[in-house]
Amino acid sequence: MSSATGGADQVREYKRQAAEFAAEMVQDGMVVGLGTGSTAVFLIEALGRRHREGLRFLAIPTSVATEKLAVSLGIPMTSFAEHERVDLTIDGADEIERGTLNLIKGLGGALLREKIVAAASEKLVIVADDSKLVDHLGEHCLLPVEVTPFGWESTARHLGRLGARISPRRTPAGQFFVSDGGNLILDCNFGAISSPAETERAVRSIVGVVDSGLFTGLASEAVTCGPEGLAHLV
Ligand code: ABF
Repeated sequence: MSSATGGADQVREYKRQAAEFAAEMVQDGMVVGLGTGSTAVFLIEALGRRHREGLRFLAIPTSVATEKLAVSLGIPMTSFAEHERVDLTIDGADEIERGTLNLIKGLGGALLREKIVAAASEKLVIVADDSKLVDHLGEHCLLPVEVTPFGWESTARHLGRLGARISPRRTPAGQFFVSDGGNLILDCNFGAISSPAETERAVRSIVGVVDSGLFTGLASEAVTCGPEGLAHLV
């Protein structure tokens, strides 16, 4: 049974448990990448508590929203100006491919910063409720692709030639959604993605694409939680 069958409160509880388990992986002196999204909120709150209890670490946030929350909890921030590498990043995901831990991320719109932080990390641990586990990425989820505002229509046509149906993401008010980096997001329906690394390469090779929400070979561990309890996938 997947947690998709549980109520919203139950799913929130699974997210909380996964995030709090992963928060214990943070050790004294680490530089920590802080993820974005509703699961990451539980992580940041847990790390805020650990910080108040005396754990010393510095954080690099993956979004403006995460930075605001972390600062409000007193978590000390740092940046890539001071640190070349991140010891551990803990972040959410929209889909996690069983076995490979390849991911789709970015339905929340923070994919570029998330990927920069993930790529600079010794270890990327994904936290999620177990409904995010899938056999094939893209089966149930659109692939977000961040593109420059200039020429986005042309970029979208090129993406369409890779076989995707494209819709520019909009706000509830009908305006274009603008990412923290000032770019647009094209939500791409590829259907089930049989070769994520190949699709990632093809998408990123298009001029105008800033990056895609496909994260291949980056996550080393995932902590999921569902009706059967916590699972630590390595
Ligand atoms: C971010 O938050 C994203 O990359 C992903 O879109 C989302 C995960 O969602 P949630 O934790 O809210 O389910 O990490």
